Amino acid sequence: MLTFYHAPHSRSLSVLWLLEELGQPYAMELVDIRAEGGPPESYRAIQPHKKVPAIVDDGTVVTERAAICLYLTERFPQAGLAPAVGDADRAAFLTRLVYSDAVLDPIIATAMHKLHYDPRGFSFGSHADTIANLAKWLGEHPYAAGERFTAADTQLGAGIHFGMTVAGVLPRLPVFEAYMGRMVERPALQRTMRKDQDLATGLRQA
Ligand SMILES: N[C@@H](CCC(=O)N[C@@H](CS)C(=O)NCC(=O)O)C(=O)O
Repeated sequence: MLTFYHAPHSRSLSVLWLLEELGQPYAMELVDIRAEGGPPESYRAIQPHKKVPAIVDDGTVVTERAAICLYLTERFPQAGLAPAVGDADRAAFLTRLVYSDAVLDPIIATAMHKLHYDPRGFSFGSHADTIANLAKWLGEHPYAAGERFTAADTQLGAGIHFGMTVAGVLPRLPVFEAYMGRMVERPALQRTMRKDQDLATGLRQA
């Protein structure tokens, strides 16, 4: 049994989207990240920082979005959501999968919190370089890994959606808008958005 630890309107949306793309059965546990004092201490046994997402697959715990993403694509290879080892698109897939968490996420967070820092002193570098890099890639390729949708798009797409539409700290560049246009056409993302909103408003139970 696969259990997914989620909080609506949070970073775990990207994994919810991936699960919807995979179409495999899973149980959901809601984690109240907005409770005073944060999630219960008992949750630390699953996610050491008490953050979402996390998954538990028949007793095996996986945390960190990029790791969860890789784990799930390997667990359900028949979905074809990751270029296999040796595939020419594998490098692009891994690069943008990790980039979404290691660079884009902190770039968005630092912009939201108006933090000023020397980009050369931080692993994620500058806001301008990040935007230029993503705009160049998406100007030349329709998807995160190249010519076809993969699990890396659930992570990159969720990040760009949040940074551009929710947080308003990424520019509404035509290449970003066009990319998100391709993403929102996907029935799995439409289901994800409806589910997440219903969970947030209490219309749906986990
Ligand atoms: N490095 C983690 C970060 C996840 C993360 O930041 N989760 C936020 C959700 S937006 C969270 O659970 N925050 C609750 C808290 O810090 O108490 C990942 O990529 O999986």
